[in-house]
Amino acid sequence: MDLSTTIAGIRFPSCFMNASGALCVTRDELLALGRSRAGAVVIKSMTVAPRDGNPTPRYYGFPAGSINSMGLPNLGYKAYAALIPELKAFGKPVIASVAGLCEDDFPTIAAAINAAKPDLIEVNLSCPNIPGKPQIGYDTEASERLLKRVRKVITVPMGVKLPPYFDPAHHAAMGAVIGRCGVDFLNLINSVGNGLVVDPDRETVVIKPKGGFGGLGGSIIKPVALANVRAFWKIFEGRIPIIGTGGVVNGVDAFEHLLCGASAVQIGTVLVEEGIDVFCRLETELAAQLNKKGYTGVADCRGKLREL
Ligand code: RRO
Repeated sequence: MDLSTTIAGIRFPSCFMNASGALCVTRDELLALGRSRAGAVVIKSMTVAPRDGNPTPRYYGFPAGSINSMGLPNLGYKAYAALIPELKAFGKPVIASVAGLCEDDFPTIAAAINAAKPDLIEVNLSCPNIPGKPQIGYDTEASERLLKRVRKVITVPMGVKLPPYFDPAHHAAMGAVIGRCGVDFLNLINSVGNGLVVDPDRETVVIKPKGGFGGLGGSIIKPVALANVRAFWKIFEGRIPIIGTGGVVNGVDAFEHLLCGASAVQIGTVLVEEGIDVFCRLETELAAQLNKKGYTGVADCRGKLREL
């Protein structure tokens, strides 16, 4: 079964990879991803300066998903730029994820990390967890301004990691922005921002930052992720490749993302909960599902979802 895929002209040996943030902050974690079955090494979203992130506890897993308010803990772009040659030596694509604490940070980081030649760059417009900083992806004008600035300095394929949208008007508005900014791929979706998980026994929130509010991931967000993959697949009629992220915990979940139009899938919560061997399980499960359905590979079933 052919589980390889191609995004913006870059070949991935497997369609499964980590979502930025999941086990990809430190050098050791990134090297472990390099050695694993993951189809790419996706680096944690980076800021100008290294950051410790928000106070702990800042991640909580529960049966149906997770909530996090990590607050962009990362080594800073200079450390990741220096690591990229070592990561590329594993022979699979390296995706750098650019974030920032203000608009001007993005082009600064994008230019420097682009010079280190990752295979692709993802621009994160959707971190929900910096106290006092709204998600850029919910502001179409700020998103367009920022994407036009980073596009000028990025020479490798450039993608955008978007927050979930919940109304077709918002899909259309962001679709129009994406169409004007030279975006090569989309990553849909980031966590569902500012959820609240309650522990009824302790009568408390479960994470410390922001009074317990945080980004939701895992099974509970799958229908939201699938809807966003499908909506943008339709808007661009399949012309902009999509990485589907959100709610993939087994091979059938991945199959659903592919049917909706994803070319690859990323995993966050299940990677954190199960560890790096999860890639092997997911490959086996997706191969079985594709085989059962008579598909020859990932490319074959992309976008094939039927409407009633
Ligand atoms: O670090 C985080 O708190 C974080 C980021 Br940058 C993001 O994009 N998505 C998320 O769920 N957490």
